[in-house]
Amino acid sequence: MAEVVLGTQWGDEGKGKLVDILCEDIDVCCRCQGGNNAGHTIVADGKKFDFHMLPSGLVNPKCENLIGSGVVVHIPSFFAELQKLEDQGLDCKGRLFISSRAQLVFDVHQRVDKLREAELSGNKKSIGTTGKGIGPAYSTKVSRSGIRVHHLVSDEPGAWEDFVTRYTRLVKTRLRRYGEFESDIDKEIARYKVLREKVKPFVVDSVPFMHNALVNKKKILIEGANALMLDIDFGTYPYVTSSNTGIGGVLTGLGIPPQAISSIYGVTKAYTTRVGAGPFPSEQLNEIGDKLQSIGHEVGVTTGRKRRCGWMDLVVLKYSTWINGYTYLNITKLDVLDTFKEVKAAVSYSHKGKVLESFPEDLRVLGDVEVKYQTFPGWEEDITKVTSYEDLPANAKTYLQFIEDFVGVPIKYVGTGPARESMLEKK
Ligand code: 2SA
Ligand code: GDP
Ligand code: MG
Repeated sequence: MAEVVLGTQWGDEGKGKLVDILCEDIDVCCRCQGGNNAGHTIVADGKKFDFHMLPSGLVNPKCENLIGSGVVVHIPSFFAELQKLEDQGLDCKGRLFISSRAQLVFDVHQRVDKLREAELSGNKKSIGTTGKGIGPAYSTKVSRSGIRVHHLVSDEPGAWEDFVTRYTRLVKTRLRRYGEFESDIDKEIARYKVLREKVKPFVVDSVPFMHNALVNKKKILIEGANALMLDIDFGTYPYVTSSNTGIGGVLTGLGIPPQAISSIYGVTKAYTTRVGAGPFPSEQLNEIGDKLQSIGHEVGVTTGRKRRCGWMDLVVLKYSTWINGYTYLNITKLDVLDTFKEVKAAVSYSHKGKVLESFPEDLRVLGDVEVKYQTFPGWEEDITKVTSYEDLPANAKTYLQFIEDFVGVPIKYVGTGPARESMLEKK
């Protein structure tokens, strides 16, 4: 059976840490969507590991790891990330695999990502992407001009020539659309001729891989990247990433049946953050937001951008729960609220005097909503040394209980610090 970890807000909720904890008795850890736009930080045995495209399960030496077919893979970044982890002492040999159906991200996609953002900036409409080529790579996938891992590594007669043709066409169409930009097709093809041999040992057909893992009763953990409010369909479109970051992306990105899923963990920061542009109704553009940003060290793992900060938004959390059907919640970074005199949570949005039933799809409406907050007295004490849920301050428990009751999903874990040990289990 498979357990799934998903972000409930706009990302960076601390999914990596939960994955690391759950991985202790897991056999296979999988990524199903996104690419190296993700940034998952794990602090284990005093060492800090940053994961971008590789599954965080690599931290557990017994765990096999799969990059699923729904992921978009920039091969040079794959090797760079792998090298960095191995330099930090992780032995990843023989337990890291890439689906042959995963799509490739090329430098040209990354170039186009930046050109497109520059184009949009003229109208102040930039998305604030990570610049990793994610949107352009998913665009070529959906328009059926993408190149998959098997196209690169195939030994079938004519396959390499086919790869060269596909790659050349890909670059030339982008040149037509975006005008001349620096690109050396021959040099890139020569580079991929080398990478092809290097990547071959990692490539598997992920359909039998996952099927065999399931029938052999392996314990599987699926690690969502980004988060529901960045979902291409259900997020704050167009200020989203280009994959399905919700539960749908788990099934399409791994090719497993829904019955394989035993539980879904929704990871939720005790407040809210967002990187990049786009609506954020509970954002605090004041000293509260600044305080959350600095105490929470809210800086992007991949791009180093400052994250925007605001109060917990329970309208978002409920919407996210309706779509993803969380079995449990993991509330993270509760310790960041330790010094606040009072803590707030958004409980409804009104538009033109009417309370909205759910999170609205229309950005014009969203930009004009009135947010109603519930205020809670702060606990104003250090919770980082607390070792059991019961010993949390009463005010902290009241806040958590309200969240649980509001969305109707039990809280299973509460994060009280970045380290693996700083996680309380609510029984
Ligand atoms: P993209 O690059 O096309 O996926 O960007 C589209 C939007 O998705 C947001 N996005 C993210 N939001 C939070 N965290 C992400 N990962 C990194 C991290 C981000 C970083 O963990 O810190 O380092 O800046 C992530 N990846 C994509 C992005 O901000 C755009 O709004
Ligand atoms: P992810 O993308 O969801 O995996 O999250 P990130 O790694 O991008 O960001 C979460 C950050 O919060 C990381 O720096 C974690 O080390 C840190 N973190 C996770 N859980 C906690 C917690 O409970 N308390 C504190 N203070 N930090 C945490
Ligand atoms: Mg992150």
